[in-house]
Amino acid sequence: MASFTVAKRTTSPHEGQKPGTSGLRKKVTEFQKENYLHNFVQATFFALGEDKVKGKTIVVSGDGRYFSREAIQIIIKIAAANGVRRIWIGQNGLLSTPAVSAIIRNRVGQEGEKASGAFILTASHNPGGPHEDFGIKYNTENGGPALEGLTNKIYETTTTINEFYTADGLPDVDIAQIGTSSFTGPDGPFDVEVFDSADDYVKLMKSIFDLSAIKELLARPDFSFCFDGLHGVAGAYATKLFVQELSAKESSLCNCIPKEDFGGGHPDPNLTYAKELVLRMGLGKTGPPADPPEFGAAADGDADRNMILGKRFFVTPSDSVAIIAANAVDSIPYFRSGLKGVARSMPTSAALDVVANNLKLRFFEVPTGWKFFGNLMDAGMCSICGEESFGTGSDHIREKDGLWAVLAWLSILAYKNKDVPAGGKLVTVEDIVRQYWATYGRHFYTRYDYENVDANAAKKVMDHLVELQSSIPDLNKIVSGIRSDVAGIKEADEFEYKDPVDGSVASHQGIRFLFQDGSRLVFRLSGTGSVGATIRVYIEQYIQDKAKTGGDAQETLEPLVDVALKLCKMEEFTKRSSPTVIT
Ligand code: VG1
Ligand code: CO
Repeated sequence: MASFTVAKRTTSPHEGQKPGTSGLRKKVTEFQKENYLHNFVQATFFALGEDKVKGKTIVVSGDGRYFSREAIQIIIKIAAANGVRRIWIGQNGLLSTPAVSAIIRNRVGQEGEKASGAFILTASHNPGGPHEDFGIKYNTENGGPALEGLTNKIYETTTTINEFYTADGLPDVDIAQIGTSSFTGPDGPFDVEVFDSADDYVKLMKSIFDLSAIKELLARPDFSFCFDGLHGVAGAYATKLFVQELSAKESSLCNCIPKEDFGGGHPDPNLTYAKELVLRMGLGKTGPPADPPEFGAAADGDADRNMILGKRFFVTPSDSVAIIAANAVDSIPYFRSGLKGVARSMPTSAALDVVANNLKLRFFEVPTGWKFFGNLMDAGMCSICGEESFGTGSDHIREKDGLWAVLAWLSILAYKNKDVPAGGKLVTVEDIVRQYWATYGRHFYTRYDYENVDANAAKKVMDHLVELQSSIPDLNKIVSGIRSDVAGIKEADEFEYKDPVDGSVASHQGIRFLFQDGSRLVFRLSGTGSVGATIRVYIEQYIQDKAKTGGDAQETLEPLVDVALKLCKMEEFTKRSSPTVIT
């Protein structure tokens, strides 16, 4: 058995290692700088403290993007030298973000051990490859992303770090082969265990959903299904779950072989980047296929996001979480005894609020980023939550979960069609959404992203908006000067959140303008980009009049969009006449 010694290496701090909305994301070339990754990993171990490191089991894996394989070997050696007892790795270093969360919470090793945390190697929906993005984040015992107390501590440590530990004599571990490699170090045994990427996750899904009901739905001659993995890690799960468990045709999967560079694309499940799926579902601008499938879905690079489509029909993520919440108790066995509460991120539309109000459920509005849902779920206050950014999930884990959302929608479809005989009129995705709008009203919603804007220009936009908030009457004069056909603003502020569980306060979480008629404009800077700044503009209008809920979103929202862009002087400050992406 190979043995290793612990070597102390000197290093010096790298700037800018502050984790953003979900971990540290930078260009691969940045991560390749001498000791860049080493510093961050060692800083995490320092910040965690020996109690949470020595003798512990830690998961290391990710979406398989370029640089993951090197990163895994580096982390194994630093972990061994810091006294970690065991590393768990998905085969080929592949584990989706939700699967990591599930493994931390549920997997029990051969000696009864459980994982105390994980390094997740992903930059999520950002592109991958030698000139694209890499990312790393740490998740803690509850399976969720580290909270700000810890990420701030990690960051502070990176600013002064001058040494790290690494295991000398420890060979690279073969992560392609399932099995355990054992070593000895000064603290005793050290193991690296490689296991199947999908087993734990598939087991969890089986315990949540009625897979036989979904299987029956997929077998209906009048139903058809397709899933696009966008070359991300979702592919490692899709074949097992959809083909092996649910007997979907293999041809219903596309881009389901994980690639280091995601085939050169953005692994981001939205109408802009999931081009192939959009076309297949009849939503493309050119040449719609004769008969698109009834249901289509996609996930992002690390499989925590999802997009749900019906035949020629797009479901907004804000509607999706509201519809799942409205139907969960009837359709999904896991929720049969009722929902403990629901939550959404601030910029997500208020569709979920209306459902919560109607079903008398506890409701929470948190800042952007999944970590804010964790405390609520740990305290038993929230069962289902979602973000407008194509993130949906529940308290089965502490991350958003792309494939869970797909199964949730298939469950709802199965339930709605359980009494529809073959040859009867299938209840479609579109029917479900339109029915929902008729019952609860519709929240028209769109988001404009301005990517890679000059950081100073972005700051000017934000400063200007905050300044405007100082007088509502003056603000309303400007707004009515831009458009006379929008309601007046009744309130404007910067969103601040006090966590009801631990009392911690997060301020400056987005600039809000709330209108008399329930419409909203929200502006915030992204915390996941790797270069420059990204400005996100969120635009929402609530319409209850049944005659109007079927309208076109961009058309309906045009006046508000106009107000939003002129109010923030987008073009003047950033020189951008149009957004990079509209979702
Ligand atoms: C974005 C989304 C946010 C999401 C985050 C991580 O953050 O807006 O809702 O939680 O990405 O998702 P930001 O700060 O760029 O707006 V993922 O799938 O990139 O881990
Ligand atoms: Co993601």
